[in-house]
Amino acid sequence: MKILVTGGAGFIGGNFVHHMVNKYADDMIINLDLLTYAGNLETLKPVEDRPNYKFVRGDIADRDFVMDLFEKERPDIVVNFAAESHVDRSITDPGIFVKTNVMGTQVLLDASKEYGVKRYHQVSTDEVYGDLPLDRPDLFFREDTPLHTSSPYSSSKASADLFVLAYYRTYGLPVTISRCSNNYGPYHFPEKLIPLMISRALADEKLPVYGKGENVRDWLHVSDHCEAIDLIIHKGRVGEIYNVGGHNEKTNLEVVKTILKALDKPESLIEFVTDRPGHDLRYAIDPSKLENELGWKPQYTFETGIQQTIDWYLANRDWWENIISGEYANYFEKMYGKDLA
Ligand code: NAD
Ligand code: TDX
Repeated sequence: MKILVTGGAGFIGGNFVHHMVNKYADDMIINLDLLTYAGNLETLKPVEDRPNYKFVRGDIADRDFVMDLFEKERPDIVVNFAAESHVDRSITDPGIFVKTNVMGTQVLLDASKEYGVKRYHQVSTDEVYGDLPLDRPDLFFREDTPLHTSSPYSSSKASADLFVLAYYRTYGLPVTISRCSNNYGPYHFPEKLIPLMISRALADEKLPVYGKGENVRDWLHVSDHCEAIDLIIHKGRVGEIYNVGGHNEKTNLEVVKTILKALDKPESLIEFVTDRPGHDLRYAIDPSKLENELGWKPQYTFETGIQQTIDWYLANRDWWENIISGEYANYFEKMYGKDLA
């Protein structure tokens, strides 16, 4: 089988490419990625010479390019990770989120329809459900929770999901959607909370925590997410949405303090900074459909997963130090310059 993975030079897509190339030697994994600021071919080094792996550079929103690629490769399965993924960037520059996340998805759907792919899988997010109140721990996102987005990022992801479902209902395209909670693990770009805090704590730099650090995220190790997508594309029911999450809710402050403790760094590094506009309060996934239908079970708890992740960042300094010294340094200055001394 030929599996086209888009966004495979990013964090989750990269981990998924590793997973698939290692597990399915008889399948061909084609990685289509534009290599934006978030795409990094270093992430693919461990698999780049494998006979069942190929990289193609291109834009999912470029219709002619995508149609040509499908004509040439005729993929059986498409797994779409390619996206602009950072909420803070979507607040300062929403346009590119519409182009890549909405229009790019629609181009892939057209190509999948035209070339008769057997499964189109959309990698979505729990952020499409909006947020939950902090004082109602009994509430969780289910697959039938109404879409109620907050940021330009989550609105673009929800729009894409609606197009995916429309292509199923209107054209009978065999689609599935997964909506996962916050991921963490190896190859996570250091603009996101966990790798940002690890890299800055290691350099004894201030750690910018938004607001009071009380917002809650439901953390899942990236390899458990990859396993879930593998199950869904092979065994999931067409037309269905599957929530993915491991019941690991933590406040941001808890996460940051856990990292500081593991690195033996002082809590005085924490600096409370201006809150994110429209900041979602709490995400919490009910994954029982995925568990009951497909037998998915996460391998990591937050405690084992965060230790594995910290160990990875300690052992792979080159990977993230190269990123921090590049274009990303300018973004960081623009984003936090006024708040961090
Ligand atoms: P990421 O930003 O690390 O990677 C995105 C990748 O997509 C990059 O390699 C980038 O070069 C590529 N890309 C961007 N625009 C492109 C375009 N127009 N054409 C081709 N490639 C393009 O993102 P991530 O954190 O790995 O997230 C991957 C997917 O998972 C996204 O769709 C995101 O919405 C979803 N998701 C992420 C999380 C999370 O916690 N990170 C949780 C749930 C869902
Ligand atoms: O410097 C920071 N300080 C801070 O307090 C950053 C970057 C984040 N935060 C807070 C904001 C959030 O409450 O930490 C929490 C996590 O922030 P992010 O890492 O930016 O993730 P989030 O906004 O929750 O979105 C992530 O999970 C869902 C991914 O980036 C999305 O792509 C995914 O869909």
